[in-house]
Amino acid sequence: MDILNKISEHLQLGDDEKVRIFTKEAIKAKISPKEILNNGLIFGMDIIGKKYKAHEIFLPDVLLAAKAMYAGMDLLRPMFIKGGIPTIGKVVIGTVQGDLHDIGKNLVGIMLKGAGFEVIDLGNDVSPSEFIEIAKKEDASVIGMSALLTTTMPFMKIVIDLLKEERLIGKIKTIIGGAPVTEEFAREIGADAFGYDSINAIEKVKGLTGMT
Ligand code: B1M
Repeated sequence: MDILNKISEHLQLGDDEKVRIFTKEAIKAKISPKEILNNGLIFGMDIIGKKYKAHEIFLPDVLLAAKAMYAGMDLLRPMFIKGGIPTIGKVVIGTVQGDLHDIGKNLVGIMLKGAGFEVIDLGNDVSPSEFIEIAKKEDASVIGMSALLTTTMPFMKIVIDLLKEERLIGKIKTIIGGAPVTEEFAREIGADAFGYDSINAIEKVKGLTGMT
């Protein structure tokens, strides 16, 4: 079994220690961080999602897998964030109200920092007013929202409606993402951009801030 398979397998078993060991091994073998992330960690987490949906595994298994995912991500983080890069814009990000899924949002945050943006991460379960207040206070040019539940996606629209009410549309741009979120939904609610994964999100934020 190759190293990336081992990472995926042990992530699915929720064995954070083994994920840490094999991620270190993959880094040492000069496999790119992007490949370790996509073909090891995210690949394993996708299988967890499918098994959970099929009721083959249960919530505690998903929690353990998430912990193992973070064990690997922690080792990759410094490789995505290179120090000393001047910031090229300020982005406030968070997972919307009622939603505790933060792995994808954290990946987007790591990549944004790596691309040179200053990131203010509000964490998960972020209320619409908190997004607006902090973005105003920090003079951020972009608000990034993540949602993993169909039931929490409507909070993204509330944030955009509040921006409209406060006449901040255009001054503060919005990007949304997360597994159930689509380009069409983004258009429907008036978001400025949709990111289908963390790499794509960075391209879109660069576009929103005039960096491309
Ligand atoms: Co939950 N969960 N979960 N879960 N969970 C899903 C989302 C689900 C699809 C599983 C399933 O049924 N197959 C399902 C949602 C169904 C739906 O709404 N239609 C679900 C459910 C039902 C639930 C609970 C309700 C279960 C329960 O309690 N009965 C509960 C809800 C809790 C809450 O939030 N209030 C719950 C809880 C949990 C855990 C806490 C156990 C854990 C989260 C741990 C954590 O995040 N710290 C968890 C997990 C891990 C998952 C799955 C298995 C994996 C999510 C993940 O981290 N993926 C997930 C199944 C799935 O998505 N296939 C599932 C890896 C991550 C890298 O991908 O987040 O999609 P993702 O991010 C991607 C892109 O989407 C994009 O870039 C990332 C990198 O490529 N992206 C952005 C994300 N945010 C972006 C923002 C952007 C741009 C791009 O711009 C700002």
